[in-house]
Amino acid sequence: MGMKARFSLDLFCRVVDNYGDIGVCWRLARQLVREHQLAVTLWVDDLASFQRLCAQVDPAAACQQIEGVAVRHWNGAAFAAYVCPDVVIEAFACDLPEAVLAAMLAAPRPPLWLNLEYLSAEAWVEDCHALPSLHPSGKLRKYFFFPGFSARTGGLLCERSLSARRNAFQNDGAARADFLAGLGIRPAPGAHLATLFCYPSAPVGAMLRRLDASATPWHLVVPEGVATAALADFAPQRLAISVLPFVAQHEYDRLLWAADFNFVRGEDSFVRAQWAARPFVWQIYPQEEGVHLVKLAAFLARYGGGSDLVAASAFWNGDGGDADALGRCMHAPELQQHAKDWAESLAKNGDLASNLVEFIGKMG
Ligand code: TRH
Repeated sequence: MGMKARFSLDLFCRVVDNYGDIGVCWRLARQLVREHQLAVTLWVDDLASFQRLCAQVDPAAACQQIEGVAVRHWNGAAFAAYVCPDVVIEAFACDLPEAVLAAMLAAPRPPLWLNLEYLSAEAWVEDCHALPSLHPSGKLRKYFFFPGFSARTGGLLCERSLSARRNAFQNDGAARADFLAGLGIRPAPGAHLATLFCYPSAPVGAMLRRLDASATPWHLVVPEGVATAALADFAPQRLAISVLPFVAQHEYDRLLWAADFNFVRGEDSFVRAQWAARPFVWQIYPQEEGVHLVKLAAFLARYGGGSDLVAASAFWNGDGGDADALGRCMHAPELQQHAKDWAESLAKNGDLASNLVEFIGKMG
């Protein structure tokens, strides 16, 4: 970096399943280094999953430096001589290693301890954001930091230059065509582009049939390993389909920017689709007893977009709704404008990394 770090921060990430946990943590870690000059160590328990989002990761290295972030493999031995940083962030209640907690308790000046929560659009998030909870020892507090969709939450991850880079890309047809061609995607003239990132339960077959029958020609881009069975069962007449290897996070962004419509899932791709300022349908990570459907409804209530989007989202998430509504959403010009307006209004809440650094500054 060449510049003295403002303070040191360790971010702990356990990969539960999929890519969202490491996806969010990697994005946050890079941004804290690049935009806020912090000395960041990212502890990850699953370097192989991490490597899919970032090809530079060496899955066998205990310690490596990537884009200014010290990436360390989370294993017991590494914590024997743990030196406390100024700030510890536990991502998604991942449970800090015992030895780390012991070092924090023994430190003369314990680090500021935060839990980064999962994203939800529910109203209660505003009341819980930034609240502390006392550790049973009575010596440490842990603060809950909630991402969210309003100014009373921590906001969303968004790099400082994102909207300028996105606008430049979206206004430059040649850059878009070059980028797509680099991935082997050459949409036919006039074809609309969609990306598909979903869980295996999504009703992909019904969506493929609608796109295939659409008067507008469509080109669908699917990351390898997603919707494999549905694609194998489908013989398209008009619809073009490109299956791609998983691309790096920054390329995935551009893919979302390049598309007319995106299917996204989980947390990080869901947020990136919003910053893409293009219409999307979200498949939320399924939870026990339909808890996720409450979160889906809370998001749609904030987002708006109309009754077709509600029905399409219900359909895509296996909760009724209908496939025709999904087909209409994919062809609705008003949703294109809506997506732009939404991205612009979200940007007013500030970004999560800046909000986090501001909070740390206030507490420290
Ligand atoms: O992989 P996910 O389903 O992750 C989920 C959610 O985060 C969920 O909330 C969490 O509880 C669960 O994991 C354990 O979807 P998500 O959140 O979109 O993360 C995918 C990441 O992969 C995101 O950072 C974008 C990135 N990605 C690429 O970098 N390249 C690609 O080609 C694709 C398709 C995704």
